[in-house]
Amino acid sequence: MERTFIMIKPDGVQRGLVGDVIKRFEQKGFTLAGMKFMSVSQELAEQHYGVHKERPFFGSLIEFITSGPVVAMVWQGDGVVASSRLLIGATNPLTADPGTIRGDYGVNVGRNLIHGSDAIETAQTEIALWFGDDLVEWMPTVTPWIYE
Ligand code: D4T
Repeated sequence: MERTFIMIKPDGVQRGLVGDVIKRFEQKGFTLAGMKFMSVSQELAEQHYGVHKERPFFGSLIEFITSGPVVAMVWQGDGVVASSRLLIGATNPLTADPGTIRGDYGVNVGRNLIHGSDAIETAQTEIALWFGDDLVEWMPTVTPWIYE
């Protein structure tokens, strides 16, 4: 089944939004396959955001992501990559729709609370980077009530 990498960034952790974010993914019907509360090393942050290396915000982004603990997660389910991006909302919280995580809780692009993989291949790369093979294989008993 499809999987995506989700990270609650340091601002989401500091603001006590971990429970709300997890609740939204659970209530949607997605299944948790991995989760860890962790500090992010400079090296991991630079690898994760390597695609933005030449962007002017790269330095402040790395400083932010390494500034406090994050919650790294893998969620799975049908269409979870694209659907998670909808739950999360636009990159800039000011223009993110109300009802999305960024739309409900954020005002600044440099404090946008949560990361979600932007494509299936990116998700695979990010899951390998953050979790390796350390994922839990399981099937919730409610699965037949979520999928026909
Ligand atoms: P992430 O990767 O964190 O899920 O965000 P998005 O996928 O929605 O957006 P992105 O890759 O374009 O940006 C990565 C990260 O950089 C921060 N950022 C972005 C920033 O601080 N200033 C900026 O001008 C932009 C465009 C926010 C998210």
